[in-house]
Amino acid sequence: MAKKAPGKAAAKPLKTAKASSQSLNSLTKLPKALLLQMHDLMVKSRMLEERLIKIYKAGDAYFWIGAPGEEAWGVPIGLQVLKGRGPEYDYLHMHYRATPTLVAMGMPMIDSIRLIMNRSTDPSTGGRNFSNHYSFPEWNVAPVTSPIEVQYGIALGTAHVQKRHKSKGITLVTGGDAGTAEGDFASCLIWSSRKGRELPMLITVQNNKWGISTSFDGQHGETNIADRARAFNIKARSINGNDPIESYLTLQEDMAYIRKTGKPAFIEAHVSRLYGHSSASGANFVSNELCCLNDFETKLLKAGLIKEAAVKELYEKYAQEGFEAQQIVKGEPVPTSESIWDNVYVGSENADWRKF
Ligand SMILES: Cc1ncc(C[n+]2csc(CCOP(=O)(O)OP(=O)(O)O)c2C)c(N)n1
Ligand SMILES: [Mg+2]
Repeated sequence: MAKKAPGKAAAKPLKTAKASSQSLNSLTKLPKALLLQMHDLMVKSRMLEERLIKIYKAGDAYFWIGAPGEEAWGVPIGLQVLKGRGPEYDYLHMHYRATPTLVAMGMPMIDSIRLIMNRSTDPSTGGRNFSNHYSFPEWNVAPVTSPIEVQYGIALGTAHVQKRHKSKGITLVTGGDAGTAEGDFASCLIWSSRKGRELPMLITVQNNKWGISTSFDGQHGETNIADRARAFNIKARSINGNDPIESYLTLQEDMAYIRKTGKPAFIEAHVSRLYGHSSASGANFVSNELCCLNDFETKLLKAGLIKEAAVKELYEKYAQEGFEAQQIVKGEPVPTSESIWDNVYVGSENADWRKF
């Protein structure tokens, strides 16, 4: 019989916030089953991230960075991508707040725990990278990079391939607001929007109004990051990424537009950063930002679409799953020195650039 997960607080449903009648009306825009599926995945992703933070704080990992506060944006992405390998499917070039998307795509919790605990069983990096630095070639999920924003340049490559193949797959790239100061972001806007040579890309920015400890207000002359994409005639908008319904519908519309026209679209999603930047800033809950899960759950409860008891069960189920996964992973091996050259160019068929 498995042990019970300690730390009951994490398994408790969140305290409810006020839901306006206007926001309750938006629940009719999507089928009930989909609303409940999104809520389920948001809880799962949050419970996983909170488990990762516990693992870090217990000294079982060196570093944590992740996505609590971005579930209402990341889950709708994961539910709508065309999942598979190769140009016929969507490519994802994401940054280090991608857990909700991958949970929605079907990543088992244990694989994220293997990554943060640096075990050789970690399918993303064999135990050699940070938390949330995922890589799943079988789902076209390109490796998350530690240098920020380089994914915007790399994503142009897969979008070019898809254009050449005339495939229905599109390329999706995500990143943070502060990173848009890097030249890679500007290059992405330029190269994706050339007249007559537009690329099938969904370019997104998760604006949490912070770049570690630098605030958005002191750093940006533009009002909306989306305004910069508009200057390149890219279909662009800023949305409330704390609302899973708004996120879902915007993504649905824009993904369909890109598949149909082969042209890029841009979404700036306003999100919260609920545990600060990373473990480097303490990984403690901040109570002055809106919690998308709390907000959505309140609406579902008020509308009678879900019951308190079912919500409680959900939190307990996922808290327990995370706890049990940690116990299993503890017994798994760390990478050995023999695997140091695996998955790098050195010694592989691509090692010698002269043979390209
Ligand atoms: C090229 C580069 N410069 C600086 C850093 C250090 N760094 C790591 S995260 C970060 C802030 C990024 O903020 P933002 O793009 O808004 O993303 P967020 O973490 O807020 O999601 C910085 C400056 C880095 N990793 N790479
Ligand atoms: Mg930011």
